Amino acid sequence: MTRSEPSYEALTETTAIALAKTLELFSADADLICHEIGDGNLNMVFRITEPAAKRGIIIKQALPYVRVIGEGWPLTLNRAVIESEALRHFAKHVPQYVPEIYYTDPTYAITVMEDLSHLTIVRTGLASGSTYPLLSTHIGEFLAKTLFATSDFAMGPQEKRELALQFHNPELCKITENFVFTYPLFDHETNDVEPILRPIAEQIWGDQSLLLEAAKLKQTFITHAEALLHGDLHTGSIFASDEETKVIDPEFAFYGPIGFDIGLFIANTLLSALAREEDGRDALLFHITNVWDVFVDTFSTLWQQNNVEDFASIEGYLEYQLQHIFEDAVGFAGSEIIRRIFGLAHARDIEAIIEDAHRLTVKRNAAALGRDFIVNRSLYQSPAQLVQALQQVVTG
Ligand code: SR1
Ligand code: MG
Repeated sequence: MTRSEPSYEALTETTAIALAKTLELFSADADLICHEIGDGNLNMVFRITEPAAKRGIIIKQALPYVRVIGEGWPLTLNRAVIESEALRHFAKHVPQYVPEIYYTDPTYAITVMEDLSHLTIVRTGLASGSTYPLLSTHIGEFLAKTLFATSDFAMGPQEKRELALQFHNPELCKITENFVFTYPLFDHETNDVEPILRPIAEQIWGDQSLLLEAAKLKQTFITHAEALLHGDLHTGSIFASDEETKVIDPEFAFYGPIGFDIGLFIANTLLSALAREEDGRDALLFHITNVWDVFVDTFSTLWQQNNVEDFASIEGYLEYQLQHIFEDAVGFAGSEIIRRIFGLAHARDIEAIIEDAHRLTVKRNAAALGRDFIVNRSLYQSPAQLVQALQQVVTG
C-alpha cells in the first residue's frame, strides 16, 4: 500500500488545538481553548489560549476560495506562503513591527504566529476613540525601511528582480485590480452602494476625467515594480496599543509602486477621521501628516547612507523620487477611499455609524475627497494640503 501525500484540509477548532500540540507549542496535557476569530474577507484565524499559563498563539489558515464571496471564487493557497515570506522579509528590517512566526505549512496554507491579543486592530480602536499616539511614527518607519530596502536603490535592479520573482502574486493582485481599481468605478454587480447615494455613484461612473485618471493609477499599480509592498495596508491590517504597533496580513505582498502602501494607510486613517466628531479628529489628522514626514526623513537617511544607484547623489533626484511617490500615494488614497464607499469591502468604522444622516454625510464627503485626490493628485505637494482638503469638505 502506498501512503498518500498529505493534502489540504480546512482546520476546525478541534484540529487546530491538535496541531498546536503536535507542534509542541503547548504541553500534551495543557487545557486549551480555541476560537475561530477571523472576520476578514479571505481567511480563517484561530486563537488558541492556555488560560492557566496566560499565553496563546494564532493559527491563520487560507481557504481555497474568497471567504466573503464563497466557493464560487477559488483563490490560490499560495497566498499563505507569500504572507509568511513577506513577514519574514519585513522582520529583517523592522522586527519590532511584525508578529513572530513560529511555523508555516504550505500544504495546509497555515501560518502559526505570535498572539497579539494584548493589542487591538487599529480600525476598531480608532472607531472607539483610541488615538494610538505612536501609530504614524511606527508606520512611517515601517514603510520607509521595508520599501527602501527592497527597492532598486538598496538592492540594485538584478537582485531586486530576483526577489520580485519570489513575490509573484497574480491572483491577489487581480483582486486589488478589480475590487480597488476597477469595479467601484463602474456600475458593477459586486458594488455595495447605499440606495440614497446612488446618484453620487452614477456621477462617478459617468465622470470621464475621473475615469481617465483612475485608469492611469491602475496601470501604475500593475506596471511599476518599485519595491516589495505589503499590498493591503489598511487599518484593519495593523494591531496597536499606545506603545506598540504590529503590521499583519501581507498576503497581497508583491512588487509594486511605493506610494500604494502609503496611500492605503492615509486613506483609511482619513476615513476614520471623517467618521469622528470634529473634536476627536485632530489626533487622526496628525497621523496623516506625520506618517509622510517620518517616511520622508527615514527614506532620505537610508537613501544617503545605503544607496547603490550611481545617480543617487545627483542633486534633485531624491526630491524627484519623493515627489512622485507622494503623487502616487495621493491618487491611490483616492482610489481606496472610493472603493471603501461604493465597492464590495466597506470601512467598518463608517458602516458602524448608526445615525443615517451622519453616515451619509461622511460617505458624501469621502467620495468628494476620493475623486479630488485621484483627479488632482499632481497638485498636492504636502500631506497638510490633504488635511486642508478634508477640513474644507467637512465645513462645506
Ligand atoms: C474580495 S476581497 C476584498 C478585499 O479584502 C481584502 O482585505 C482586500 O482589502 C481586498 O481588496
Ligand atoms: Mg487582510
